[in-house]
Amino acid sequence: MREKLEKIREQALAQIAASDALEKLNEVRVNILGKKGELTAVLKSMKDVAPEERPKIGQMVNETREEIEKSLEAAMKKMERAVREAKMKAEVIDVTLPAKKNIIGHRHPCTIALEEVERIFVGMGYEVVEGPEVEKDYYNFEALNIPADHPAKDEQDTFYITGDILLRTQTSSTQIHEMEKGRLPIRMLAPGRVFRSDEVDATHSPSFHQVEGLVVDKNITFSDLKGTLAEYARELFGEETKVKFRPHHFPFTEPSAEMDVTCFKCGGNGCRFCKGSGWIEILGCGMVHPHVLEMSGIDSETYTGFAFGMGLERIALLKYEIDDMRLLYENDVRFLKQF
Ligand code: 2NM
Repeated sequence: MREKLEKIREQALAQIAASDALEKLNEVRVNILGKKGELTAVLKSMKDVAPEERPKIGQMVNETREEIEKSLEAAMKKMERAVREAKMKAEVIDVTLPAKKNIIGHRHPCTIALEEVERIFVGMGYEVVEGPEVEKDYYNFEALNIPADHPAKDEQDTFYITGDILLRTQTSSTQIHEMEKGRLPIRMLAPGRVFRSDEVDATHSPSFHQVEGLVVDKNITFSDLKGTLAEYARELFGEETKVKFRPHHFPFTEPSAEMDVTCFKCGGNGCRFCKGSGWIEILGCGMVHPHVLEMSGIDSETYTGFAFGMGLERIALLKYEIDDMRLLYENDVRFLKQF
């Protein structure tokens, strides 16, 4: 028995020393210490040992088992460490290599322009309100003083969903909703997408964006309109910018005007950019028609208001000196990332 145990011990230690992989160590463990292993067999044959010898042999078996287990454990640790070290060496990262270029998104020039316009008006106490793109005929035309037989309805021919539901031609419909709520005073900006049955060219598209503004309060006059829009122009195009109002006609405002700004390229002397005139048209505006206020439930004897509207694409084209509106819709990153 003693010799047998000694032989198992020597063999095991030799096999462990010769193992060059974790699987081989495991094989040794199974073959010797496993259920059907050699040492386990010795333990099972204890019943054949003389009773007085049993404690002595039992102790020897345990000692052998412990020694083999320790040796296995040590060999395993050593091997794991070697594997980890080899892996670390193979996976060395050269931090001096140039980084991969990370291509990130970019705001659209119209978004940049809108955020600039919003920043200016929010700074003057305006609230930004968005409304639905699909509207009832009433909110798009009727409530804005454009009855069914009005010639302006032809000019703003749009896309109809049904006889009286359509895609809005202006964001003023959002302002009618706001006036109907009856919470006064109002100082609001209504940006958003609008639709018109137009052919595509360098300055037109059947779908574009507008920013409209509305102020309704007691004692609002044309001076408030002029002061507000002049300040807006100075913030958007520069401190030296001057403004000029030309009489115009809109069904929903009276009086109405179009506002021009001095050309920010030539300062008003006349250049190619402003086609020699020194002025650039940027928006339409006017005092809200009393009938428009009354239709939305506002007493036009107590309250007055002014409103204005501009094309967002036009602002972006001017600000970034882009000469064709179609470039804004093509989504070519080489174009978009310039702004
Ligand atoms: C413009 C020009 C002038 C306008 C009018 C209204 C409302 F709802 F108060 F009647 N909102 N926006 C308005 C006035 C829009 O766009 C060129």
